[in-house]
Amino acid sequence: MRRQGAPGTLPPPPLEDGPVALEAPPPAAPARAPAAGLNPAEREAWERDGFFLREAVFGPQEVGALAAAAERVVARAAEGAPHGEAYAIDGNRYVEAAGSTVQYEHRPGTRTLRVVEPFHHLDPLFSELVDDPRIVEPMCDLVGSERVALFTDKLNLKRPREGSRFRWHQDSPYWNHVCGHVDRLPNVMLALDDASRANGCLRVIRGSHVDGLLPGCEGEGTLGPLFTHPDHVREEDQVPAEMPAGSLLFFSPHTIHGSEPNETGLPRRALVLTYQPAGHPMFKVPRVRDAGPRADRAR
Ligand SMILES: O=C(O)CCC(=O)C(=O)O
Repeated sequence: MRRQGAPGTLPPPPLEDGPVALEAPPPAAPARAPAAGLNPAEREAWERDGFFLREAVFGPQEVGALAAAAERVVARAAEGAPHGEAYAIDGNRYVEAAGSTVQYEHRPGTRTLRVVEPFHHLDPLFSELVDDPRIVEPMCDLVGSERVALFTDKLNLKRPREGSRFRWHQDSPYWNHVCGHVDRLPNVMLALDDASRANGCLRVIRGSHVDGLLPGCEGEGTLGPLFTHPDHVREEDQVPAEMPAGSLLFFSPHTIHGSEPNETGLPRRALVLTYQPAGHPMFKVPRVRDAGPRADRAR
């Protein structure tokens, strides 16, 4: 076997009075292998729910280093922004700078960044992260391929009290027009800060991946079609992905997800990496970025 199985993450308990948080693995579970493909419980959760969590895969020192690298990326993107091409879509401000699309927060006049995509080329630590077996091994299983490549990577910043809401959406409508294998683009979110409901953790709708691409909000501006039509969002099935820093949430490109504003004085920063079968170019960059220790890649 190419990879060893690892102990499982339990599916969340049934809904009672509203959304429930994702469950941590039971304390009695044996220690997780540092890098492993999917175990049977994770496979089952993936197929049934469209997501699963691995808690605290990266340790505090690693997370500290990644968070510092994220701030270096922000500084580089912000430095490049005045020289980049600026534009607005539906009132949202963007700039193409430092080889990335930089999106600003919604508050008029703010200079606070919301998303940087892609970002891994802006710091060597993130280029290494793309090849980290703790991400690549499960991704090989989710993509269904011995070798994978990076499709896209986003640094999502929810700054204290300013980090704004993400409306319910699937990622697949963003990618469908440029990619012929949209069903094979799993995401992983790596939490750089403890994520809670209060600071705007990601929320995922359990089972929403099963019907593939869903209708969007046609007639609501340019971006409307990218947001899932409310008739197809079962909000009662939402699961707030509360997770400690260093955790990994794997979720399908068809899983409906979103998040609420950050109401706290604490940051909620996260990285989202999306993989695909090896040999295909990235989403925003005309370059192949194969991933993993055996990858024959150009950095
Ligand atoms: O970071 C968040 O809260 C939302 C992220 C998201 O929806 C995305 O990256 O597609």
